[in-house]
Amino acid sequence: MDRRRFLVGLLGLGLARGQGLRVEEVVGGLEVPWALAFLPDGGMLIAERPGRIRLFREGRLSTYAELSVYHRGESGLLGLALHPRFPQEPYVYAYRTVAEGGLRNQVVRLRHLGERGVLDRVVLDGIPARPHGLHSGGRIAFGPDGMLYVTTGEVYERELAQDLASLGGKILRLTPEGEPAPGNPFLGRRGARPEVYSLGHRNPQGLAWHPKTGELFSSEHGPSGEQGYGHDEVNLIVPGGNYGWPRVVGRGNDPRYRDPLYFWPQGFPPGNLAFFRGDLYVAGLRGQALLRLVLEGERGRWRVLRVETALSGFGRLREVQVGPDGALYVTTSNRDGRGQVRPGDDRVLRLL
Ligand code: PQQ
Repeated sequence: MDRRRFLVGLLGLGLARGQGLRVEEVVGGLEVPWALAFLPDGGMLIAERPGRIRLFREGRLSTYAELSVYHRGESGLLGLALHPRFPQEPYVYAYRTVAEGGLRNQVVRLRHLGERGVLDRVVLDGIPARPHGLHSGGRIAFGPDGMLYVTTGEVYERELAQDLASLGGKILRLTPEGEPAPGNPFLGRRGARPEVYSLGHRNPQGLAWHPKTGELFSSEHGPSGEQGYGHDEVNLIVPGGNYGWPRVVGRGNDPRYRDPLYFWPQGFPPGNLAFFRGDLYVAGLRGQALLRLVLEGERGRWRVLRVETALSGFGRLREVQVGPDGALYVTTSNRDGRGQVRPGDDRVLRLL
């Protein structure tokens, strides 16, 4: 163990004490690691927002792919996911913002060639993006149903979130080939995009399925400051659900809109979220902590019993995922322009 890892380990031990989690640094020197994907051979893919995918395997970091991206604001290379039948279907999916041919977000896939990935094709094109780069969404993940879920932002044009003809401010559900998934709630509705799964989102950037019930949970950036208070959310996503933005902020008590499962009145701008040992962990950007939400209830009737800090002291946190070894992996995001950069940033941390 090198000295840096030892020190990080010590620091983490101190901070995580009481929560029963030990933390160690897996790899550092990264630039805005937005998403992780675990290869079955033990390698880990890391999407860096400026447009690189790195491969970390057996202690070595290499460049797996370089993608052309529009890197500004909250845009660039964002989500990452493996085909559910990987490696028989040797595809790595990524969400990126591109400028050539018109500024937009798209889902692409790369063909996996062992040490490298090469662009295979665009899976879904035309997701809104704007020159300021804000509210670009970007999380992608395959669900237990084998379909690809995609979170998109409303690019600061709030009405897009309620417009079924727009791909912005939505959660989308696609086949692995990028077609609208069978059973999608607005299939066949005139004027509606058939990819839409849920609407009324501002800038969701997290996707996680409950390990027992298979229900989808999503984290979302609310309008901190815009309406006098923060409003970052965790939502339980149902097909066709309207999550209210911009009509409702917080709990609306309006049957047309779904209330959040949980929200932070003072704001807790969230990256991804993940289930780990029965609890829901949410990575915090400005909040600079990993929170553990202890849930109580059953399918469709969840309540957050309490919220605890599971990790802090590493700055902004963005990605959180359970690895194949059963540990929780978290990335820092201190080099994204909003953080205080520390020596060795950004990092992938491992908690167990
Ligand atoms: N950060 C991102 C990102 O880095 O991808 C996206 C967002 C933030 C948002 O959509 C926000 O609304 C947001 N809001 C605040 C805030 O109100 O303080 C902070 C941040 C942040 O810390 O990055 C984001």
